[in-house]
Amino acid sequence: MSDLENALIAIIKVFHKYTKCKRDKLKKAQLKALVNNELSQFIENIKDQETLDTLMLDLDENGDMEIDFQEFVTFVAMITSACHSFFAPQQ
Ligand SMILES: [Ca+2]
Repeated sequence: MSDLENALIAIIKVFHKYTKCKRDKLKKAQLKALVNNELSQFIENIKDQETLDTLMLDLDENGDMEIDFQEFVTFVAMITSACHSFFAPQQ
């Protein structure tokens, strides 16, 4: 598989690692664990409840207090976009 295909599979696997495939959605505590364990080099660790509440509110588009895969992928896209200029080859 290509690098991109492997990256897509990795995104799916990481999501299911934290949902544990039970309901296929992240609850707040699972979102915090995912961010702090899997994104610690890219974004600051979530240390306080207010930061976690704000992130949850921002990502939870349908307001069900959980993060489904579509909402998670939007989050991944936002981070990827924010990191693009940092990792892009210099012109
Ligand atoms: Ca949701």
